Amino acid sequence: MNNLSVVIKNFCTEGTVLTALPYGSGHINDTYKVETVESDCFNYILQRINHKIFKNVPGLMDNIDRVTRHIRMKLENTPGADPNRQGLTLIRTLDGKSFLQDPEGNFWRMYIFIEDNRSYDIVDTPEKAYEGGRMFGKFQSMIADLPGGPLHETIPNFHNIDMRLETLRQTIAMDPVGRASLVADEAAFVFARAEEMGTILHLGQKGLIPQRITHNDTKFNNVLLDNNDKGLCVIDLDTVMPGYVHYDFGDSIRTSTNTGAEDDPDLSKVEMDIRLFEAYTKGFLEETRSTLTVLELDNLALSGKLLPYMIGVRFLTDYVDGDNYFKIKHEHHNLQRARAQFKLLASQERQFSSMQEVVRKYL
Ligand code: ADP
Ligand code: GN1
Ligand code: MG
Repeated sequence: MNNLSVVIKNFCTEGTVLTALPYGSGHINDTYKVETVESDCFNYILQRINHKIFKNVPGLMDNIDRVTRHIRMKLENTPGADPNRQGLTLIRTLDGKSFLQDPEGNFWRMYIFIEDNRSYDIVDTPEKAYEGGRMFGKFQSMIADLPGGPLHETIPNFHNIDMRLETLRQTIAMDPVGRASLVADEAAFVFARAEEMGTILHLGQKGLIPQRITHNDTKFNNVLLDNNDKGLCVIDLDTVMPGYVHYDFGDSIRTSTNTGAEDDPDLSKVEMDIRLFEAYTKGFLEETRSTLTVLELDNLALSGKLLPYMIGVRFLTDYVDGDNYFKIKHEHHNLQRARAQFKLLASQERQFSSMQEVVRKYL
């Protein structure tokens, strides 16, 4: 708390700080909830940004500053909207910046804490899935007209599946920690699907589907719902940058339709629930359908498979590499995560024609 309180003193907070405790279940940043004594003062979210992963933090924070201001402007012009709850609000440092760099080289940022929210790692009802779809769809349409030129690419080639596969290949070949022999089955599963999973990237590279501003990390716990489980606010804006609509739709499908956990050790629990797929798709398309091209829509169901595949590839790569990227809770956590993603994909493969029918139903 001592170091944290020094950090906190550099931000323009109101009220007396009571506690600053680790918060949330993100895999990348260090997040703390800062509570203040006074009931009429905000609480805050303080984050140490992972600068090993995000190499250009000033660029990343410039993106977030632009995006949050743009959304705030839209909310301020929407009757009945609450900009402090429906959008993220950055707290400036004493010298007016959107982030702080401390003497050790760590980067910190602060947001208003959005009270009375619910965030879900597993989605258990179509109503919640629908709300998530609506929220991420709306997020995309709200930032579509962001002025001021392209956003910084905060992680280059983030969703480039060809590059992700090449990294997996190289990591297995180098086998830095002697785990390659443990992943032969998973690697065979991955490489057997490489061609199909390149479809969306290759359409994009040929200019056949448009680049949009996308969130790129639309994991379901990156949307906050309110106490009535109605959509409240899209959070975790570190990867908002140019991308294809499929990356946002697909990552939400990965996380909102799985009947098990992202890292479920019991693979019998991991299945795609087509009712959740339908509800998410309905919500997402209500907000985006009129702006999407035929080719984008034709490949939406495929993107539902692409993201479990891609994130599974990244978990597997990190496992073979010795766990340098994702936070882990135990020795084989990344392998367990990869297996759960591939089990989800296998379940989707069995239901793929139903997924395609659902997308057609909401066109
Ligand atoms: P990570 O990139 O590590 O996932 P997030 O930005 O998603 O970091 O934050 C981690 C968790 O903190 C979220 O899942 C959410 O529960 C919580 N959180 C983040 N920002 C806010 C906020 N402004 N208000 C309330 N909770 C928040
Ligand atoms: C990370 O930051 P978080 O926990 O929301 C990761 C995503 C993965 C996800 C898997 C910047 O998301 O790409 O899909 O873990 N974020 C980054 O749970 O790599
Ligand atoms: Mg997150």
